[in-house]
Amino acid sequence: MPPVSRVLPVEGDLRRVIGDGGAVPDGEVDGLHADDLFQLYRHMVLMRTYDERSLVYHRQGRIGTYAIFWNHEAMQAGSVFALDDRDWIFPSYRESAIGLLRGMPVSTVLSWWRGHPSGWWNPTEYGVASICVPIATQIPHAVGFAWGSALKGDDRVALTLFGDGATSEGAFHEGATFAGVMKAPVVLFCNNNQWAISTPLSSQTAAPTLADKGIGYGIPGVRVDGADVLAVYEATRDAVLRARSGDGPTFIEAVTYRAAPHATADDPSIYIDPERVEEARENECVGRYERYLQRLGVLTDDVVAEMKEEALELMRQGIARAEAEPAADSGLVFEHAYADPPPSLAEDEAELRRILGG
Ligand SMILES: Cc1ncc(C[n+]2csc(CCOP(=O)(O)OP(=O)(O)O)c2C)c(N)n1
Ligand SMILES: [Mg+2]
Repeated sequence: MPPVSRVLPVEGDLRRVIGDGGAVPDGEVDGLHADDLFQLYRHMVLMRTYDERSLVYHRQGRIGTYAIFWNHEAMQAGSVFALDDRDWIFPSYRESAIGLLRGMPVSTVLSWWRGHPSGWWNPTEYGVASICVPIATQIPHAVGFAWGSALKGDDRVALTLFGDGATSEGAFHEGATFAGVMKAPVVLFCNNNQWAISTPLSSQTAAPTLADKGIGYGIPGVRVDGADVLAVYEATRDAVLRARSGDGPTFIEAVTYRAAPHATADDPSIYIDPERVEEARENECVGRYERYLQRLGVLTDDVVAEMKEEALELMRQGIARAEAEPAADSGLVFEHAYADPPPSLAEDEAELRRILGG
C-alpha cells in the first residue's frame, strides 16, 4: 500500500484572549503575573510612541522614508515577550524598532532611518539581526541560525517576522523547507496585515489561510488575532517551547488589517478599503490592551500618562542624539558594495563628492 500522507492540522479560528468589554469575555494567560502584564504594556507604549513620533520626524525631514508599524505593536511586543534573552530575532523593515524591546537605544534605530552608520548595530549585542529590506530574506537567515544552534546544542530559538506578501517569495519557501526538514528551532511569525503595498492577500494564495502554507512543509500552523497582544504572546510561547524541546518549527499567522499607509511614501486611499481601516483603527492593539488592564483594575490613568511621558522623553533624547552625530563620509555608500569595484564606481563616487561639496 502506498504511504498515506499525513496532513497537519491548521487552527482555523483565531486565538483570542482579550475580550471586548461586553459580550466577549476576557480570558487570561497562565503564568503571566501583574508585573509581566505591566512590562508588556510598557513595551507596547514604547513601540507606539516610537512609531508615532517617527512619522512626525519624517514629516519634519529629520528621518528618511519610514515604514509605519502602527497597530503591529501587539505582534512585535507579544512575540518578543515570549523569548528568552538568549534567543534571536530576525526582523524586516516593518519591525525596524524591535531592538528597543531588547534595550537598543532609540537613537540607533532613528539613525538607521537617517541612513547614518551609527544606525548599524552589532547583532550579537542584542540578539537582533540586521533589518532585511529585500522581502523574506530574513527567513533563511533565521532558519540557518536556528539549525546551527541545534547543531551546537546551545538551546537557542530564532524568531523571524515577515508579512503576508513574503510568503510568496522564494526565500520563504527555501527557509520553510529547510526548517521543516531539519526540525530547526525557529518560529515563523507572519504578520498578515492583508496587504503587500497595494497587492491584496487574495493575490498571495488560493489557500484558505496563510497558515495552510505550513502544511506542505510539515510545519503546524496557528492562527491568532494579531491585535490581541496576549493571544500573540501565548501562541509564540507555545511555539518557542515546541522549538526548544526539539519538535521543530511553528508557523504563526497573526491576522490584522493594515491600519496605516505601507510607508511614508505611499497613498493607500487609491486601493484600500476605508471601512476596514476605520474598524482596525477602532480596535487597535494598544487601546485594546489598555482597556483590558483597566478592566482588571491594574492600570490607572496616572500610570498610563506616566508611561507615555517616559516613552516621549526617550524619543526626545533619541532624536537629539541621532541628530548630533557628525555627518557620515559619503564614501561609505560605495565602500562595501564590491570586492573588486568596477571603474565606473570611482567616477560615481567622485561625482557624489562634487555634488556634496566634500
Ligand atoms: C525582494 C523584494 N521585492 C520587492 C520589494 C518591494 N517591496 C517592499 S515592501 C513590499 C511588500 C511586502 O508586503 P508584506 O510581505 O505583506 O509585508 P508588509 O509590508 O505588509 O509588512 C514590496 C513588494 C522588496 N523590498 N524586496
Ligand atoms: Mg503585508
